[in-house]
Amino acid sequence: MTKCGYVSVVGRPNAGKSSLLNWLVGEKIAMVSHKANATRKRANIIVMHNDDQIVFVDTPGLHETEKLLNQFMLDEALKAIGDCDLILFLAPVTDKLTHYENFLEKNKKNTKHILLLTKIDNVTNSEVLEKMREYRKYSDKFEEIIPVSIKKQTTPSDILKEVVKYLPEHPYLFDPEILTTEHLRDIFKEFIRESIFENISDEIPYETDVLINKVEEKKDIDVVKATIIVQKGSQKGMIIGKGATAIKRIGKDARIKIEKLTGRKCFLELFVSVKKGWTKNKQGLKDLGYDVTF
Ligand SMILES: Nc1nc2c(ncn2[C@@H]2O[C@H](COP(=O)(O)OP(=O)(O)O)[C@@H](O)[C@H]2O)c(=O)[nH]1
Ligand SMILES: [Mg+2]
Repeated sequence: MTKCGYVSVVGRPNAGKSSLLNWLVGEKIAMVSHKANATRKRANIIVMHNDDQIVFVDTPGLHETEKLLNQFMLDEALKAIGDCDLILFLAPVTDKLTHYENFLEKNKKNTKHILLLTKIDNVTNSEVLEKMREYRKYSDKFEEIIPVSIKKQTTPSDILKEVVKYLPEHPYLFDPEILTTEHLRDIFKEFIRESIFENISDEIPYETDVLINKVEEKKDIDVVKATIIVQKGSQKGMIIGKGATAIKRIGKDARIKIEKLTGRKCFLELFVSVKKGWTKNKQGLKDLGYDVTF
């Protein structure tokens, strides 16, 4: 009998959740940003380890918030915590223990979890050991604590073999050939959003989203048409930039990511449209795929 189950990947914004999942699956699927709160929805990323199947769930970061879009994001993370076989809690090694303590409070069902100390390439070995000692006072709460860096050392199988130990015996939930249940157009959307986070400063990326209007597979090229949605008229100019330099850069960066994933040429055409205050009301959010149910 094979093992198979859902593993939610949670932690504060910027803990390294999406990066870890791309690294574990060996393909860039989830968007990553040095800016916090880039990931907005749950996404399944499927990794095979020998004959076992792990369905990882990438989540938005756990954070306190007033804004409606962020409340949607937090709700997504809480749903993932409440509904899985195992949790990977990611704590950057330089963090205080408060984020972990907050998570323990939110893990109402006491779902088993592995604590991953991330970004250990940023500190010395003795600092890693010191942090592991600090967490020891919670050793009755977590199954294991594993230090990781996706930049050096650690191989994915070190983590995968620990994860499968805690999964139930179960037939595969998905075709073992697929890497994600996300539709290609949703991955493209995330790549464009990532490029906006990379190229546009300040708050604008947080009030921006992307609609994929059309994906057309032609013989030698994919044609993708997408609209960048902003919430104020003034933001439109910032996205386009002087002489359209900003939008050209966003388009080029996103196109390169799309081509790398598909292995095909892509023609990406971007438009910009204003949807006044879309992050601030439920209908505006719903229209962009963030269905607020609370
Ligand atoms: N130095 C270092 N940086 C990392 C590591 N993992 C992720 N990062 C960086 O941390 C930032 C946040 O990553 P991301 O995956 O978007 O975090 P998320 O918000 O938890 O999904 C990005 O700039 C990553 O490049 C790591 O192992 N070492
Ligand atoms: Mg993320």
